[in-house]
Amino acid sequence: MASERPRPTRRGEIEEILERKAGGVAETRDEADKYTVLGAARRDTFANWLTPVEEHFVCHRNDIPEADADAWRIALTGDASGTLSMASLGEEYPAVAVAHTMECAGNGRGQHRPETGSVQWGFEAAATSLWTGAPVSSVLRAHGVDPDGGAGSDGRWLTAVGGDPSDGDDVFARSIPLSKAFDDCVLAYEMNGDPLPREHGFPVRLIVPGWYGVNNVKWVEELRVTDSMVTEGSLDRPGEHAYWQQVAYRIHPRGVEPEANDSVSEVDTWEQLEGAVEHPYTFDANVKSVIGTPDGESPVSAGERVEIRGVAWAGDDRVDRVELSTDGGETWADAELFGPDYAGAWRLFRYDWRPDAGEYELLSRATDERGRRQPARISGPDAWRDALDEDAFPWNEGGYAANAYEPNGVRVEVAEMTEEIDPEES
Ligand SMILES: Nc1nc2c(c(=O)[nH]1)N[C@H]1C(S)=C(S)[C@@H](COP(=O)(O)O)O[C@H]1N2
Ligand SMILES: [Mo]
Repeated sequence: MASERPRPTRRGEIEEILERKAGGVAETRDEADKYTVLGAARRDTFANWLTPVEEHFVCHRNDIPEADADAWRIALTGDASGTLSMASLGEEYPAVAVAHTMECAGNGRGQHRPETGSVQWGFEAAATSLWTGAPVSSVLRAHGVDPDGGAGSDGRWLTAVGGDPSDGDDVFARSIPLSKAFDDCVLAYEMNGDPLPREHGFPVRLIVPGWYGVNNVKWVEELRVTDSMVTEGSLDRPGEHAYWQQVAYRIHPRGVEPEANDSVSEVDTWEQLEGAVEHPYTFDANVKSVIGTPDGESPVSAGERVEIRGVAWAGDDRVDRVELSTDGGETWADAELFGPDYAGAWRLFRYDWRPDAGEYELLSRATDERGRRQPARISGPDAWRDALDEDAFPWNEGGYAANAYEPNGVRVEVAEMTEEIDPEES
């Protein structure tokens, strides 16, 4: 189990990142003071498709490893075999770029009432980058993995292990289905065209397009292919192996300890929530949207044209529709989707608004291609799955995967027009 103590190095790490990111991110409240967590500092981060590295949130539990790219090796284990250097990753495999919306599975945890402890994210732990690296499919094939062999495509898993030294005795290991790994995952060594910054996984991290941040293992040092996801004792190394897969990052009601599974056949997080898996794993991101502008701070005056603009995403499903309300959810109208359209990355939306003076509450709600719409609010602590029938997201003990739209609304005060209108000119 992860240590309950704050790390001695945590404060210095945060200061260093804050300085490097020059105002793009700000600290988020972490009740136990355990995580290195910085989120987008301003709402207008969500008015753009590509998130500058400076505005990309950061989230990890252990120390950032001191990594030397020349000496770094990835061990291929299980049904895979061999070792991979950074030179070979860069030179012997095709370079591809994928767009990926990274969202911490705990984004929205701070909107749970009662509070759930840990990191109190609002909506600031989401970002979209272009990640360049080698396709996982090419790397695994070259190391002896036949995607169609073994126990069959949905019974096989890829476990990625991070090289971050733990202060407890757990290792950071996460498993994804081998089918997803072969489909579109990348071993990334660049972020938005530059080498990975230390805090984002230098020299190499796994990118799992459209899946919650936790699946995107930073500082990858082992890739293991087996017919089970990681369970206690399943890695050839000391320490606890299954904490991050089987205990943390599971969605469950209060007072429940989720049971470990070797395998689950449904990996869509929402399908799991609807009942396919007892205590869902946080795999692909649930449909969600955030308004970037107006940001509720910059002045807006009556009569001017205002573009309400934001982003909407749905994990590895597509966004089908975004609706906009300027009256706190009384009435809704369709926003227009525009801009880049990549699987696994968010879409931009916009809506033209010409308000009169007054106070407004702007809300956005997205629907994915499977017809699943963001619920209005997060339920109370006892509803669990029944919440879904009441337009609510189930309150859960870890505060994971919340996608309610009401908590993400923006209050905007529209001032009377102040400029004198010259009667000669009008
Ligand atoms: N090795 C390792 N990888 C990790 C983590 C970690 O603690 N260790 N944190 C995960 C979590 S919870 C998230 S949300 C994402 C955040 O990625 P970022 O810091 O690049 O935004 O990294 C994931 N990868
Ligand atoms: Mo996370």
